[in-house]
Amino acid sequence: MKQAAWLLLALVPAATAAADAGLGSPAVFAPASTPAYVIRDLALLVIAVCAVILFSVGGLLAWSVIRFRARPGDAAREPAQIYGSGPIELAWTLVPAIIVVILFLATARSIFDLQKEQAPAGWLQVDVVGHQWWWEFRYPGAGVTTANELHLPVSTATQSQPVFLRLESADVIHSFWVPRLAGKQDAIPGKRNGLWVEALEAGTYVGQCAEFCGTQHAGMRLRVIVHPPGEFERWLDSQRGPAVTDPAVADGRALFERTACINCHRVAGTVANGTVGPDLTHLMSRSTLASGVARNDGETLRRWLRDPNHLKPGVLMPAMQLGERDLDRVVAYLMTLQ
Ligand code: HEC
Ligand SMILES: [Cu+2]
Repeated sequence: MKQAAWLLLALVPAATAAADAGLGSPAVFAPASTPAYVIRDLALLVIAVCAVILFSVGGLLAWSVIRFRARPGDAAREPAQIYGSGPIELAWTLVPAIIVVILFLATARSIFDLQKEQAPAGWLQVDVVGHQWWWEFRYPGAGVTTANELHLPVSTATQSQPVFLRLESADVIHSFWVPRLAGKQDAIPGKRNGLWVEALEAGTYVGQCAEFCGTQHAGMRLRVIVHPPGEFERWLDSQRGPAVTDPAVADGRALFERTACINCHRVAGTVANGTVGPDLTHLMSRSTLASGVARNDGETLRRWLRDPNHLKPGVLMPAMQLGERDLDRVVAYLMTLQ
């Protein structure tokens, strides 16, 4: 008994340390989207059922240990042994069977609610492509392509705006996971998976690739920006147009267009048409660089171009060996890609 009490006490600092570290309550218990609520509710039901089982079995066990403990003066003989009891056997078969059926039905209902193979009519569809080690987001209806920061409209009481995400992969298996918005879903090469979200609160949500996909798996993060009513359309409009080149950075643009960058990156309205790396047309509209590993500003961009491997070891973008002045020029150009 004493050891058990000490063990419990030892767990308290661990739990408070976790809370201090800002880990808070796990994101799956702070849903902000309809599918995430479905998952949270199912998890709570399972936890509640298991808690009842744990405490009733544990309680009975503790009670019998205390109630029937050896006492001084007890006769040194075994208590009466019972062999076979119809009612007890019926009870321990029926009760678990009922519990399993309840959990099965609740789970089946949730799966039925959550699984969609195709976008229902009227839903916004976004194509999500997992790459080693970044995310590509395409809005096929609008002709917009971006990376690592997924923008979505919020659903309100008067206007529901669910979004269907069609998941694919360009290389290996990845898994798209934004815990506050939906469950995990694999992005598999050569196969299309579906996932949907209906964000109920505007804000920024963080996510992470949830299937080990190589060196920078941990550096394959993403953000979902859920816009308040009306603002999503404005964002989509701002992403639609080609990048406008400021004449002041024309030499930077010329240099960019002469470098192998264009084989891997696309900038709408220029010769850059590559699809190996993220679309850079509106690069500076993103707050993070390289799938959330760094802030997106001029200084970081410069460091990135000089040696991407330094910021993201193992990255599939090579160091382009530009000289200091050329680096300045290309960065100045990239900084205008709003
Ligand atoms: C061989 C292909 C390749 C070449 C060449 C290449 N890149 Fe990249 N680039 C990538 C890949 C892949 C990524 C994504 C890396 C990641 O996040 O894991 C990337 C990421 C980037 C990013 C970050 C984008 C974002 O939104 O996070 C910038 C900026 C960038 N490259 C600029 C350039 C410039 C400028 C050049 C030329 C000097 C260049 N790249 C040359 C493949 C390439
Ligand atoms: Cu991955």
